[in-house]
Amino acid sequence: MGYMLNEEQQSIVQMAHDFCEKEIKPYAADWDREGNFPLETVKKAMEIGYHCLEIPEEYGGSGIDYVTVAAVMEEFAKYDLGFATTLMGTTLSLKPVLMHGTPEQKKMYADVIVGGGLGAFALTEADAGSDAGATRTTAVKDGDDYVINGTKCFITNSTYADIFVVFASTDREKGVKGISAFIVERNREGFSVDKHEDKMGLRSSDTASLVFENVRVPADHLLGKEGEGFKYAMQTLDLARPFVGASAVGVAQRAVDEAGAYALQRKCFGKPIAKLQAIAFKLADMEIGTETARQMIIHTLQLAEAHQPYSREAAIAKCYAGDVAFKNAGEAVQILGGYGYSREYPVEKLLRDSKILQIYEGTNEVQRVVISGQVLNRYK
Ligand code: COS
Repeated sequence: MGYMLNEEQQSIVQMAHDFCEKEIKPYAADWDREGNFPLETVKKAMEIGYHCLEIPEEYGGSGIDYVTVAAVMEEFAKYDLGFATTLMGTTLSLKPVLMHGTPEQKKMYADVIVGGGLGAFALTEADAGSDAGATRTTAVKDGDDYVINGTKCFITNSTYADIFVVFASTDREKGVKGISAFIVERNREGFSVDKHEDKMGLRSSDTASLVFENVRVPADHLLGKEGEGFKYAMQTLDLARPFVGASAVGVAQRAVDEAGAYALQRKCFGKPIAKLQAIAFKLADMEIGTETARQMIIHTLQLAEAHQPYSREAAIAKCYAGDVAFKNAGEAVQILGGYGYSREYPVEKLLRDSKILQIYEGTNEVQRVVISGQVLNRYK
């Protein structure tokens, strides 16, 4: 493993590994086939606190450092990217609260999550995906409340989340500078969950639409300041992308593991196919990509922990790791050949799952927009 972890950090990752071996490995293929959200297993993971590793101890969380959290997410994703996504969906929603919430808001949100609840980050809309600033959901001040109206789509954990961070426009004329962020509890009147997505991969995770029909939240549910929501969303995504990258490394590593083990036992032309340079070099390239992505993620998270700028690095890490995961999964299918294409073997699932890594948390095209923007800024 390419992490430099101390004994305590290693034991946290080992515990996650043991959990995955026992609770995920035997069932992941069934969850995938049936498109089932594994609620009971998610609850077991939440009892241990895998959905809120980053919550500081003062708010009842484990306060674990970012690099260890990444190593844990890599482990979960190795076994099932959908399961890792469920856990990351909650931490994604927590991040803007921990960054910009008042102590009361942090406590309120953390109480729900540490108490065993899931969270969800509601930014995307039908016409506001990559163009997140085109948000149409509105929040209108009415006395001591805000009234929220609109629909969000492709939201992870929608059906099961107890609490949401919702981005809505408080001033449509101001565009991205009119977007604000709100904490919304599930039991608010006028809130409902709509269309459930039937996805090609990531089938154990829950993705659905959210509908807000005159949903009232008290004014103290506004995060930070009115009009700052877009920046908060961007800062949240900056910090979330390395963890998505870590989960991509998990998928990429699993592809190496599956293909490597198969190449040693599968014989062709009188010898294991691992002895054929065409296969051995594929494995080498898969390993190069996986380890390079892992080191990029570690570096990005070390910058974040040190409060250094890391927006460019986060975009590079997410983009590169997502591309490597998809490429490695494809190569693993190729190495396993006909067996790789069969649902009897786990690599076709890796290929279907890994595609999302180039799409969610900002498409890899959006990452390239962020990266090229920073490159060009240097020469202005
Ligand atoms: N951190 C802090 N502020 C940021 C920021 C960041 N990473 N990125 C942008 N901003 C600020 C800008 O500085 C600008 O504010 P000022 O005018 O005060 O400087 C404001 O936000 C608008 O920035 P910009 O003009 O770059 O916004 P665009 O509308 O052009 O959008 C992209 C930029 C495409 C990068 C953005 O919409 C994006 O990331 N989209 C993808 C969204 C996404 O990842 N969705 C995934 C679903 S959520 S899981």
